[in-house]
Amino acid sequence: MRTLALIAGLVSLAHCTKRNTLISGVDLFPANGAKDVNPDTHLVLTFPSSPVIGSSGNVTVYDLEDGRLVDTLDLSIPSSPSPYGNGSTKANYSDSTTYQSNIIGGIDFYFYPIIVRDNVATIYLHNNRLDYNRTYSVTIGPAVLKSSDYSFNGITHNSSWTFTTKSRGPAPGVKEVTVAADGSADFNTVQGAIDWAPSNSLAKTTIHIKEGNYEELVYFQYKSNLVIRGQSRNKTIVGYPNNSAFNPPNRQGPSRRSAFSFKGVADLQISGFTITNYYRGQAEALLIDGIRVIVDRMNLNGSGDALTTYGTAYIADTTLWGDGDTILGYGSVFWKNSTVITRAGPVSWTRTGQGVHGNVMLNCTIIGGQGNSTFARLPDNKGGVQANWPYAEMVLLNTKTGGIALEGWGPVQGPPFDTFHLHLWEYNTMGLDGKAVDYSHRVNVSRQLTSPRDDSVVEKYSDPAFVLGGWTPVVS
Ligand SMILES: *[C@@H]1O[C@H](CO)[C@@H](O)[C@H](O)[C@H]1NC(C)=O
Ligand SMILES: *[C@@H]1O[C@H](CO)[C@@H](O)[C@H](O)[C@H]1NC(C)=O
Ligand SMILES: *[C@@H]1O[C@H](CO)[C@@H](O)[C@H](O)[C@H]1NC(C)=O
Ligand SMILES: *[C@@H]1O[C@H](CO)[C@@H](O)[C@H](O)[C@H]1NC(C)=O
Ligand SMILES: *[C@@H]1O[C@H](CO)[C@@H](O)[C@H](O)[C@H]1NC(C)=O
Ligand SMILES: *[C@@H]1O[C@H](CO)[C@@H](O)[C@H](O)[C@H]1NC(C)=O
Ligand SMILES: *[C@@H]1O[C@H](CO)[C@@H](O)[C@H](O)[C@H]1NC(C)=O
Ligand SMILES: *[C@@H]1O[C@H](CO)[C@@H](O)[C@H](O)[C@H]1NC(C)=O
Ligand SMILES: *[C@@H]1O[C@H](CO)[C@@H](O)[C@H](O)[C@H]1NC(C)=O
Ligand SMILES: *[C@@H]1O[C@H](CO)[C@@H](O)[C@H](O)[C@H]1NC(C)=O
Ligand SMILES: *[C@@H]1O[C@H](CO)[C@@H](O)[C@H](O)[C@H]1NC(C)=O
Ligand SMILES: CC(=O)N[C@H]1CO[C@H](CO)[C@@H](O)[C@@H]1O
Repeated sequence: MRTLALIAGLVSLAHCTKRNTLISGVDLFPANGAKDVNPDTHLVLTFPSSPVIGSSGNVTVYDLEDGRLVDTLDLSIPSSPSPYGNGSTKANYSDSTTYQSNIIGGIDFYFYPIIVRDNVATIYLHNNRLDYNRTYSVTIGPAVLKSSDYSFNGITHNSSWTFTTKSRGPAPGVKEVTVAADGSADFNTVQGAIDWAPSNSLAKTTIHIKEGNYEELVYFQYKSNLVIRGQSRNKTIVGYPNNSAFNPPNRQGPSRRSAFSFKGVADLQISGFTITNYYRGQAEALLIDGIRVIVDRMNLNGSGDALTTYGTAYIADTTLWGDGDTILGYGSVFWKNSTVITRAGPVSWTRTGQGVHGNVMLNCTIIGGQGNSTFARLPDNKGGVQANWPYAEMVLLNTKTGGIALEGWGPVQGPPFDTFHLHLWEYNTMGLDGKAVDYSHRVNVSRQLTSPRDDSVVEKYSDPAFVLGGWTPVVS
């Protein structure tokens, strides 16, 4: 076996001088001796067949010039209390185990030091450990990754895999950068580019993401005037396996269970790419927490609470997939020409407070499933009426629907919960064929707006500025 692998390695070395094939047949990225590498690079090993991740051994990165140990990934540390995302979703504060932890956008998340997809093992160094203008050497302990034929025994010599980073990052004053997973642009990772983008900026910064697969957990805070634009809606894919079991709540700090989330942002636009959470459960694709957020031509694929919103947002020409409670809506959100697809159960759990609008959807399509999908629910959330949302608002205007139960809305908590102020409203709800649906079984806490009686209500709610506290969104 070993001889065969050796020959295979030599053959591919001879035929493919640009690649960096080791004797054991493993291709390295960045290539050994590579120059001008972006410091946010992952380390990517492509094996002849799918490798297995070990449970001991280290990946180390040394600065070759000053000998400094820059990063260690110790595979004997478990990634999370629920490495498969299937355990308890509750915080366990008596658990003092050390888990793999990475600071992303200023917050600590549990993370996978290595992810294997097919034949490719991606090693995730801790964020922001590498600098510009340095030369690094990587070692990989023999137990870290095993090829199926055991021909790969790690990279133990500190001169076997070295690379040099770019002498400097984007010049001061640059307002537009590009992310490419293959290392051909300004950044390799979406998070690397976002970390670079200024906080609380008055000038607009644009991040372009080339087609490619960006398996990374994205989180940022306090950025403003930022546009993040995918090259291709379906082929620029940002995602991560994450949920409330893999990253349960912390003692303090934000929810950590999204694939892509942000907090305290203003004037952010995300356009034209896909975000997927590869885990199911309470697993947001996207968590929005900010003001004047635009979501434009996006594919969002999550599970429970696939989209969570706080603040104000405008969502246009977007498709959202989820598994129930697909929109967890604390925010004021104006939706236009978008599609929400829910595998089963309620489409939203709308939780807007008094004095702000909720989810208003104009010319959208909502598709439910398994006979029990409703537009919004407000059940007793184990806290009696105190914990419920008496001012919750969801207003549907010209919605095409499929797979929605005839009662349309609910379940909504009964007395003594006061439903008087709820706005569970709909106007001109249609089937997918465009024909009016049967309202006769609608729950009594919902309201069906009709023309001409409610024309002025419909007109007001058709205006994003009315819903979004005076903001008229402009998609750039
Ligand atoms: C991995 O590194 C840690 C220090 O971070 C060290 O304690 C441990 O012994 C190393 N493991 C191996 C297998 O070398
Ligand atoms: C590389 O390894 C050699 C011998 O094992 C050691 O002397 C040297 O200090 C190492 N260099 C770095 C940068 O770790
Ligand atoms: C979670 O999934 C892993 C891997 O499939 C399995 O070994 C484990 O028993 C599961 N744990 C729970 C609590 O279901
Ligand atoms: C919490 O963690 C402790 C320590 O690891 C463990 O003994 C206990 O079973 C855990 N509790 C739950 C509910 O998982
Ligand atoms: C890069 O490092 C070299 C020395 O190692 C130094 O001469 C050069 O000025 C550095 N370049 C930048 C842009 O910092
Ligand atoms: C993009 O992906 C979605 C979801 O998988 C699919 O429905 C749609 O047809 C795709 N569009 C194109 C142009 O491939
Ligand atoms: C959404 O993601 C899940 C989990 O990765 C996948 O099984 C499903 O096919 C995706 N749905 C779409 C429409 O892409
Ligand atoms: C509605 O959205 C779809 C897909 O997101 C897009 O192709 C179409 O052009 C949009 N229509 C309008 C009128 O904006
Ligand atoms: C919806 O129906 C499916 C299939 O019968 C069931 O598994 C699921 O628990 C139901 N969900 C709710 C919220 O009722
Ligand atoms: C919504 O759809 C109606 C009917 O098709 C159309 O007249 C109207 O212009 C659309 N509104 C927006 C804002 O796209
Ligand atoms: C609405 O329906 C519920 C049962 O679903 C009933 O308890 C309640 O009295 C009804 N309210 C009104 C105002 O009819
Ligand atoms: C459900 C799921 O996608 N689980 C995968 C999440 O990612 C880890 C690490 O790559 C895999 O081991 C799981 O199979």
